[in-house]
Amino acid sequence: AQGKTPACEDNEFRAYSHSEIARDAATIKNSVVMHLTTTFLRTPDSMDSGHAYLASAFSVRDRLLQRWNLTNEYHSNIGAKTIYYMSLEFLVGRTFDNALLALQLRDEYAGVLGDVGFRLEDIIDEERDAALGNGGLGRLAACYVDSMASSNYPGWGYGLRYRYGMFQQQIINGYQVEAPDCWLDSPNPWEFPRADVTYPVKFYGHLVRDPEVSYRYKWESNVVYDAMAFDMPVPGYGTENVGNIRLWSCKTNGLFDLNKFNAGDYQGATGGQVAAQILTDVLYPNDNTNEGKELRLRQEFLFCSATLQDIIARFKKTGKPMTQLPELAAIQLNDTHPTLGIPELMRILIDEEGLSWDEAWDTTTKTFAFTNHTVLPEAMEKWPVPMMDKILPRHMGIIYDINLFFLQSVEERFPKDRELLRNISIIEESNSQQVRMAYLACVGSHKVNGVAAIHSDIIKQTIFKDFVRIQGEDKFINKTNGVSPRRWVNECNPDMSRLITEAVGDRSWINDLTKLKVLESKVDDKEFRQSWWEAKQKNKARLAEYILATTGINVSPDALFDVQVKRIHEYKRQLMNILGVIYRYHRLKQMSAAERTKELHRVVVFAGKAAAGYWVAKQVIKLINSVAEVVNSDEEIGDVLKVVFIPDYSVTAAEYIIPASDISQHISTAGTEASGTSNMKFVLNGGIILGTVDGANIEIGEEVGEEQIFFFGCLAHEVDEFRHYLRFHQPKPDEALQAAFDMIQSNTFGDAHIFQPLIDAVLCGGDVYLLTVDFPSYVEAHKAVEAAYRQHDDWVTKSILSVSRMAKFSSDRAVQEYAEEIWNIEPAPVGKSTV
Ligand code: B1N
Repeated sequence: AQGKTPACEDNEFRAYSHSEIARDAATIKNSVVMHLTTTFLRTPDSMDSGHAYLASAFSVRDRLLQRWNLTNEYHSNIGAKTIYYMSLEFLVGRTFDNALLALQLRDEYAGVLGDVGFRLEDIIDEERDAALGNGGLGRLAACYVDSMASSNYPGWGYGLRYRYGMFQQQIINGYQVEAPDCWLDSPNPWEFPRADVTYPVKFYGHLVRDPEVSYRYKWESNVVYDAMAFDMPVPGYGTENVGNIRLWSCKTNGLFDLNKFNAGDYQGATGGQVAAQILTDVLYPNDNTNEGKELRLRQEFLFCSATLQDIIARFKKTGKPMTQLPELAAIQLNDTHPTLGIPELMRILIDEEGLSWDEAWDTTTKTFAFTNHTVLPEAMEKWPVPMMDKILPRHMGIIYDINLFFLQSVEERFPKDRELLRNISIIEESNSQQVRMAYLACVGSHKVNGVAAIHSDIIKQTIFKDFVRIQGEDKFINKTNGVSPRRWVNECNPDMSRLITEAVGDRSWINDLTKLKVLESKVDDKEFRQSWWEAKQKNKARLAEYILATTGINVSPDALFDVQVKRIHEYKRQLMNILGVIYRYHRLKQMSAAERTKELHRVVVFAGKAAAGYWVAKQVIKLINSVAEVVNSDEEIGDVLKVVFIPDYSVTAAEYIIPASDISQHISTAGTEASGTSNMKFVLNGGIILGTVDGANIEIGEEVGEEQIFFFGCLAHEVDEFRHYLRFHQPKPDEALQAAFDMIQSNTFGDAHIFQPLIDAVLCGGDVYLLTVDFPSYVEAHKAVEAAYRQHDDWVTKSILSVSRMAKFSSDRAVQEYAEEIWNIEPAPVGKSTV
């Protein structure tokens, strides 16, 4: 805070800052060498591929930084309304290739690296993923900031800079073993430390009431941590706009206790630093579960407080009154994890900015909007009142007041409905009181959305039913998820992308997926069809190499590739998949050798992580690996069936796996998967879905047509009845499922009793995920897939038609809908378009 800086008077300074760095090979080579020698103190003769990557990445980064500066300068100059996407997770993956494509400098860098004996692909492989997320929710946040940048929306992501991201998964003796993800051990070209952007964040302490205004307090505490910003550039494609993800890290410098050190208490001297650092040390590895740990609450608050302080600081530079905040800022809550932003904004507006309660509440609710991503009860965030009261006394008070005023307004409209008041109260009055974060997020927002049509309907009928009645239908809307065509087609599938570009005539489809429609006219073009098939085969060959390298298993690209990759969770039913595989194995074993030769060859691919504390999910991984070991070494079976568990699933692994699938499985119990987003990625890469009538599968089916998708299983509205029935009746597995159970129980895959709990969950635990209900239709659906795949020609038609009809599932479409219907912001392109 050095006060206002004088405007720069030197025109050369200004001109240089606005002139784009030249793109010719000589300039690029020069800048790579400069970084090699001056940033990394290496010489051309001592350059390994790691340093070739770093030097190239820093050289690309320079170009990005310049555009990044101009983007931020431009948006603040024109006073553009900005969307702030608050998410505890950003599953970004790699940035180097993404930036090369966005800047359209891929060939140039390939040439420069080629001159010194490196292949660009190998250099790209040196980068570690930024894995600051668990799964779909975190990857969605990354796709959305990508779309904001590429569509020229002024938008920032806000998150936490975890020192350890998603754990690395090793498979040892068939079991998942977690190792820390030390992604920051080597230099990270894609983050920019902002030591000057640091905010104090308070915890604990006590409150002093304002003598004049009864609801205004002073919050006093001496537990204060500093959150420091690290910015990650988000390259926009086909535009000069560069977006930003601002990640907070708990800063420890100021917490070194010199007095203790001087007195010889070395541990005590650094104790404060350790206590602070732990706040941004690790990402909680839970997907669709809520651990409810105190450290997580403190993480969430550090994140919310720093973010809100930063947004307010930027707004205050405009000199406008605080009540105009919603005219310049929209804040989207990515699930309930950042919900403390609501009471934190209230606290700042009331206690620090002097607004009245009503002004503050009006400003807050106009600023915030909330996306719900799940209906699973175990994922719902609830915090014990005593815990919240201890750590965040002021916020607990504000939440009580929000709840009081809300309940009063409801009581006025629905007098004497005690039941209603109990149901909608933000404070759950169980034996111990809990704060229901989804209700707080809902009450504090002007819009609430689900992430696929079916999911948005379900939340209106279940968790938010009473809120719909009270606050009106219009507040509750649907925004079907989308994925970035940059990363999930152009980057991960270069061969198919080349074909699309040929068909479209240019690369405009990368920012406008509606252009994919022209593929429909290519569906009878023999040559095009052949190239389409070959592109898929090439991707399968590439995956086969990856499988060999990561598992040692040899698979043939000529087989049908049948893929299920996602977090391991009971509701996603990887167990049903592996039971289907066991049944297939059982049938193959019953056949004669002659019969077996007529069978379609199949490679079943699994990948995904289980939360470290999720025992059942971990046993499923063990079962998959045990089945794989037996099947893959069975000489009678040979190439007819292979089962692969690829370890350490990640964004980068997905970029290899997804383009190579023929069929992918999205088989959650109906009504449980809010949307799914990999389903969209698979179909956009020419794969076909085998899935339940759930999440975005439904809308994908509507778009591509029923010939292009294989549905099975019971429907969402039937689930309650089946579950109810199965609570009181013994589930009855059909013959096929029973055969699979029998095979496990006869120790075919090793000691049966380690798998007995999985079987018991179905047969004795009420079969909550309805495996016995869906298994027969699942087996039938597999038969249909097989018959269809044998008709190669029809299969290619399905594949091309599917891709041509997938425009809806671009995250560009999703972000545009959010911008128009929730955020009320407009594109503000800086400079010229570059396509
Ligand atoms: O969000 C994705 C959806 O496509 C998926 O269907 C949905 O399962 C996923 C607590 C979650 N919902 N809830 C979570 C993640 C972390 C956590 O700590 C819950 N993830 C989803 C994108 O909309």
